[in-house]
Amino acid sequence: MYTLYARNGAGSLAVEALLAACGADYKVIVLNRKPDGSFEDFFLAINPKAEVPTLVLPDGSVMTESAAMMIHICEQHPAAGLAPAPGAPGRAQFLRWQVYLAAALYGSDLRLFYPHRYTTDAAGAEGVKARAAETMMHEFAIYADALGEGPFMLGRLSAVDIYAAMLCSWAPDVGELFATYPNLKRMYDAVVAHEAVQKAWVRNET
Ligand SMILES: N[C@@H](CCC(=O)N[C@@H](CS)C(=O)NCC(=O)O)C(=O)O
Repeated sequence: MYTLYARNGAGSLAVEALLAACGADYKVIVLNRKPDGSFEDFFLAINPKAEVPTLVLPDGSVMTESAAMMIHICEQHPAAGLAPAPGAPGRAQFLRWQVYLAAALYGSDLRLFYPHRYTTDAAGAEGVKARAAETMMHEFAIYADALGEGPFMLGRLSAVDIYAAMLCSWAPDVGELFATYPNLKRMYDAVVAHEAVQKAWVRNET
């Protein structure tokens, strides 16, 4: 069984939705912060960066990094068809967008939500945030351009779309994002229409 350490609405959402869509055997442990904002000590022993998602694999080993987890989960559950297999057509684009979402868009989100972590100058946090919002819109523009009519980046639902839908939901103004890029809205709606994905989405709203 997989054990996913999570916080509702955080980056664990995409991994949880993918585990559900793959029909994997998993449990979710929702972490709460202590009053000082830190996580329980037991979690630091599992992931010294104290970040979610953190995934404990069925063999007991620990994985961090959402993009890597999602690639691995797809490989372990090929019958779910949520990624082109290694060597298959579409695999290169699958890897490209999986890493793009993690490195570019997720990175911009972290700067937007935790700007103070990206400057030693307390007065500079607002600037970090403003630039992150601009960068994010540019990154969404690139993604939307590649998506074309969509709704799915690789022509059928894959982990990439699940990851992208989560990142869309974190945009500072989701309404404006979807008005600017209706194809992102089509993609989002198609992802959350998937029954198992929807279940994970709803659980994260509790
Ligand atoms: N590169 C990591 C980033 C994970 C990350 O930064 N997660 C955030 C939540 S979305 C987190 O746990 N931050 C620590 C905190 O909230 O204190 C990944 O892709 O999994």
